[in-house]
Amino acid sequence: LHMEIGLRVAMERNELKLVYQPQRHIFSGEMAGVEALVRWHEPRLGMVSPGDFIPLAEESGLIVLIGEWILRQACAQAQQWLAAGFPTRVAVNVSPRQFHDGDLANLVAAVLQECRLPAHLLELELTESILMQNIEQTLAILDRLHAMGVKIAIDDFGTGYSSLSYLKRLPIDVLKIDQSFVRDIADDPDDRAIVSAIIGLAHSLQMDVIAEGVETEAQLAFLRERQCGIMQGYLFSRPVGGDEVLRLLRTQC
Ligand code: G
Ligand code: G
Ligand code: MN
Ligand code: NA
Repeated sequence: LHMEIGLRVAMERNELKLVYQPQRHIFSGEMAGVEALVRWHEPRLGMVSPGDFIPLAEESGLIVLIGEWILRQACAQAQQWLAAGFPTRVAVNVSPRQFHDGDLANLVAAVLQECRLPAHLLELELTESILMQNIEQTLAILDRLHAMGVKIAIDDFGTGYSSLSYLKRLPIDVLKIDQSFVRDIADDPDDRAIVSAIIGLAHSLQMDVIAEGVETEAQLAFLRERQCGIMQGYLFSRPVGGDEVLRLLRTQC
């Protein structure tokens, strides 16, 4: 309960901030986009992990408000990169309640307009469990977002229960391979088979595929061999501030 109250004031006191983890095209080496990740710097507790406070915010419903702040902040930042001459796609994580209880499509439309951000520079990361809940409503929301031009990614792909028929029915642009499968691809035959299968699935459904949690050259070599398009992980970059992203964009050209 203490943390829940703390979270409410955290927003007012500007204790939340976003960091951005760059994603890289494996073949060209260019930055493909970034994933926005929220951080909470609590004055007494120090850094509180989103792994701890997001589930709490989700339970209390506060996630709808926090999620709105995160979306607005990420889009405003992407507009700054764009204005600096670097159109860079920002991926925002969406939680189940934000998707099913909030009015996500209208919120996204309003925020894009407010920030004057072209829709294709926003990607929403949804988990399989979000997609499998209330499929008709999910389809309606995704169709609206997709019609606007917003990109849709499935986060932690392979860890949930999405059915392949839904994957075909829903307007999905990107599969993000969960880092638990990527971790041991250098030597675990099962993980190599799973990752290869996900890459193949994405290719045949004309989706982009992003490998998460890439930390070593050996993992990268395998992904390159299997034609995985994009990687994200400490090997390329940790999550960094918005200004640091701009610096990286400047040095790559
Ligand atoms: O950044 P980190 O690895 O500490 O994130 C831990 C967990 O918190 C991950 O599951 C991540 O998806 C989630 N998370 C981080 N930032 C956000 C956010 O802005 N919104 C939501 N809904 N989840 C987030
Ligand atoms: O659930 P989601 O995929 O949104 O969570 C992403 C989380 O993974 C972030 O909290 C981020 O800090 C973390 N992360 C990003 N790259 C790496 C990596 O290379 N290794 C590990 N162990 N974690 C990573
Ligand atoms: Mn994510
Ligand atoms: Na993930």
